[in-house]
Amino acid sequence: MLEAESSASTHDAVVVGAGFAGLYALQRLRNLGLSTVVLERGDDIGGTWFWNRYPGARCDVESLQYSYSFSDELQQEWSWSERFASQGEILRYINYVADRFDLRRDITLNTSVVRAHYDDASAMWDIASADGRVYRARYVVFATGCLSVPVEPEINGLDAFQGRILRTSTWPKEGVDFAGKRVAIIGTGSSGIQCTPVIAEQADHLFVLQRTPNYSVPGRNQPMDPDFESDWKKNYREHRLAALATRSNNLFNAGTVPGRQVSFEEREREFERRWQVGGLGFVYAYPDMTSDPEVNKHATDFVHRKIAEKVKKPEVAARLVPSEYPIGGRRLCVDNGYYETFNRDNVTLIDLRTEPLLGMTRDGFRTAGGEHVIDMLVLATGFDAFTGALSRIDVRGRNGLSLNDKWADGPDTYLGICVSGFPNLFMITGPGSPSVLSNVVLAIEMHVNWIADCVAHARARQARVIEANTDAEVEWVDKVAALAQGTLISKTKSWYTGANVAGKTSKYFLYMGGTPAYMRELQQAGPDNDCPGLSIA
Ligand code: N01
Repeated sequence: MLEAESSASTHDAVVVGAGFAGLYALQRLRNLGLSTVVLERGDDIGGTWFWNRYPGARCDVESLQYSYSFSDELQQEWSWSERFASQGEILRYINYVADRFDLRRDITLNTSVVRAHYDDASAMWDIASADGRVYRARYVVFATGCLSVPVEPEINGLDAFQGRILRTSTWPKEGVDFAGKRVAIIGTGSSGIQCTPVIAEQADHLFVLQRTPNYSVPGRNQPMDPDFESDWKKNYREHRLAALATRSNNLFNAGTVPGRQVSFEEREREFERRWQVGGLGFVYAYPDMTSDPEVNKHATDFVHRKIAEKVKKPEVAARLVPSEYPIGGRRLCVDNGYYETFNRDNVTLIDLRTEPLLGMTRDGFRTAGGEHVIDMLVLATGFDAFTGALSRIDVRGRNGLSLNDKWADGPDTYLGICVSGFPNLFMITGPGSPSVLSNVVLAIEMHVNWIADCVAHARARQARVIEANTDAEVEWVDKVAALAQGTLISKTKSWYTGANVAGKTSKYFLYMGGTPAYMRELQQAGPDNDCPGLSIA
């Protein structure tokens, strides 16, 4: 038990995090009649969309799909202004949802959870914040996000740099004026690729420091077509059901005929068509895009050619072409004018593989090629994904077992939601679930609904404890690892496999069986079947 327990506020459930996941968890648990409090470290709600407010931040899932489905009234009354919503619009939407469902009264901001200890005797969790407040609750739900803890890169002399250091993951609310400034950006993942064109338009000069090139497809964002929106809204339920039937819970108009079965010319036409449509649908052209080497190579070559066409200087284009891995191994990026940015006179691409970064100096940065003076450094260097947030909280289950110890060899979970030895603890989009491989908002809803149904089931039996069985957990971990075996994702170094964080690697951060199979798993494991993988007592 925690020392300040006598002054603890007691609730049925504590939810950690007030992003998409935490808000919906509050809505569902409250509707079950549970007194619930959400603890949020930020000074406002929104999670990812609160923190990542860098210029150009935009969702790469279409806005009509990247939104809650739990309320048809909400779906009908909210209007998205663009095909792909900007960070600002998504944050407004999240705030609208919080007001509409009167969620704010149960959200406590500026509260960074540092400890969560399970008390065997009372079957309650004691949860403490950094400033010493303590909360007691039967259930703790971690809605802490898959990409919420930034990785601080190891760069020599970072402290010596006298200019301004900005991080895409914690961008200042008041914005940044780049006019007249010399700027460098480190990181060419989705975040870097999105903000590079916008910073380049404003800055005096922009250096893009690239270690590994990424594949990016054009977003072709556009204002929302009112006819498209109203048609979509007339059939929202059907669209949602159709999305659930796809692997990624997202309607990309995925091809069903294997690319291997069609001619090279036909594939070329289909790639071109999808390239013109824009967005992530490019990698869904054929079901064997990432599994058949010939089809994958064709798609990879296609994007290489596109980069070469867009970037006028062949030597710059050559540096932007990914050569270490094929398309689909890492998360595909979606851009708005990224490659074209390198045709600007005020942009310099520095390839860190041939010109290593030696470190920061007082006035800029030094590479093997020399020193460059800058006013600002932007870090778009990624996240400690999946386990980063939980590993920074002292979570202890039965008999004081530490979650970090339990996960020393990888994050064993049951369904990516529960952990044996940690009763009444739930994670939303936790490791071992499809999470970022699907439309995350809908993946969140799926988890919250399952958790709420299990809690209701336990309460109906007047049970105090819900806990994953060890056998069920072992079986799940094996299943997730087997599904990952041999996939391009598991063979490629990226944050998907933990390779971007020193000492971290795992084959089972992600369930790769696709949404329909995962939904079947949840159904079989849920209250309709008496929760066979859980002990409810
Ligand atoms: O992070 P990343 P991100 N020196 O890990 C580089 C989601 N997201 O924030 O590849 C030099 O992809 C690193 O280089 P390398 C989306 O799921 C979505 O951009 O390790 N470079 C890499 O280039 C996405 O996939 C949206 O060699 C260093 C970059 O930093 C995920 O978030 C928008 C370095 C990190 O790229 C993460 O994207 C934004 C060093 N020391 C994000 N350390 C949308 O919805 C790291 N790097 C559109």
